[in-house]
Amino acid sequence: MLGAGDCGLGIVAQSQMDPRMRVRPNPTEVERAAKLLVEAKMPLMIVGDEIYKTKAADKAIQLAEMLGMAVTQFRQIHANFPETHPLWVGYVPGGSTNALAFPKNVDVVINVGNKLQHAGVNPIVPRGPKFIDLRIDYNSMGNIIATEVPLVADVAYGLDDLIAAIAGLMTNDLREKAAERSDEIRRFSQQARIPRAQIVNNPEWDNSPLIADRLTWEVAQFADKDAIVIQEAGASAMHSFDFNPLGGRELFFYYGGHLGSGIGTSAGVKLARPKQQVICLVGDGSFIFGPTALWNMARLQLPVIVIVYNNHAYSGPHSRIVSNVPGGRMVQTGQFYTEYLGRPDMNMASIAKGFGVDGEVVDSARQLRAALGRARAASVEGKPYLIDAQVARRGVGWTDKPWLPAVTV
Ligand SMILES: Cc1ncc(C[n+]2csc(CCOP(=O)(O)OP(=O)(O)O)c2C)c(N)n1
Ligand SMILES: [Mg+2]
Repeated sequence: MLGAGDCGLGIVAQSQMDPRMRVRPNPTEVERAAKLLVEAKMPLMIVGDEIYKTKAADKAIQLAEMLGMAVTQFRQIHANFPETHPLWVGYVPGGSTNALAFPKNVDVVINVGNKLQHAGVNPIVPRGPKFIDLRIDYNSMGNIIATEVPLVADVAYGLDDLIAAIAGLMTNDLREKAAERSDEIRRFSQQARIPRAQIVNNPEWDNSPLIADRLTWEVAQFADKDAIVIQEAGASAMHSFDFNPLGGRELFFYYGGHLGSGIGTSAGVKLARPKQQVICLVGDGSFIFGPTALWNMARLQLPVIVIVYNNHAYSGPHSRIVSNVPGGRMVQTGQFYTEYLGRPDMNMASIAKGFGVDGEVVDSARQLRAALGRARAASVEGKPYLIDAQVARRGVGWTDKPWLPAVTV
């Protein structure tokens, strides 16, 4: 039996639980990578979470700017490159870099610290372009993507060495080519921003219930310049936050896709970063998978602002079912008995109150703005706040009176 004197409690420094590896890449491989990059006609950089962990975003920017290189990111937890940078061409929208609208004629790809976790049969970096893989996670290298240059390294050190090697190879001619490429990429990224800015002209902009894009936009207008956004808001597109790892807004995306993580993650992030505003964006379906940490927020006085995108549905799975089985019985009969969560309705503000967290239901942009004001006031008092925002359902095959099988007990 243990006695009272046999136990101790200690706090271990974070640096000892998440140590930097401080591995430098092989210099011969660095030279090969540098040569490939300076000779490339259209190089592309994929960024990833090892940049966030090593705080190396400034070095990634430097490398991209030296070469006039387009930058993208495959699915990760964090946003590892400033989204407003002219060389940023957006996130990979499909399972491979081929899905990018621009650039199309890529001949060299460099990965800097992205896990590149495959969820389909096609390699994320297709066969064809030469591939340089810079990361510490050597286990994931060279097993799916054909790899020309493996650079096993702490990415901050790897970027330092690569930048130095490229600086030694740059000529006036190469600098001129890099500048021309930068202009071409900038033209694309500027064009791509135009439709994004027109989002406010959507004819449904002022609708009640809100369209998800309006809700996201309003929260983005409201968020602090260095807010941390926890994103578990299902099918809603993330936009308008302009994430920036260099002291701007930060993202924690639910990378694993396991629902119910958002509220707990937010509580943990707020404990770790008490000085930054923490906003949790969560779908109604996701929220009910794991609201428990609301209680911890109430108990520990963690001023997190939770926004529930309440479309009264598992909208994503519903649309996938209908599109994967368009001739199925539900479509044939018009009787959709899955994915509707609105009958009986769930009031997320009432659920929050049950955990000791104040909140309210909003239906319109006007109500939302007032509610965000109250959320900010709650934060000032050190209290969490939840907004249950009524959001329109998207996609086909919805009916507000979905069919339920007759069950009597
Ligand atoms: C633990 C777990 N169970 C089930 C799923 C499958 N799943 C993926 S999305 C989803 C519905 C999410 O609903 P909501 O958060 O309301 O977002 P919406 O699709 O309505 O935008 C479900 C059930 C999952 N990802 N994780
Ligand atoms: Mg939903």
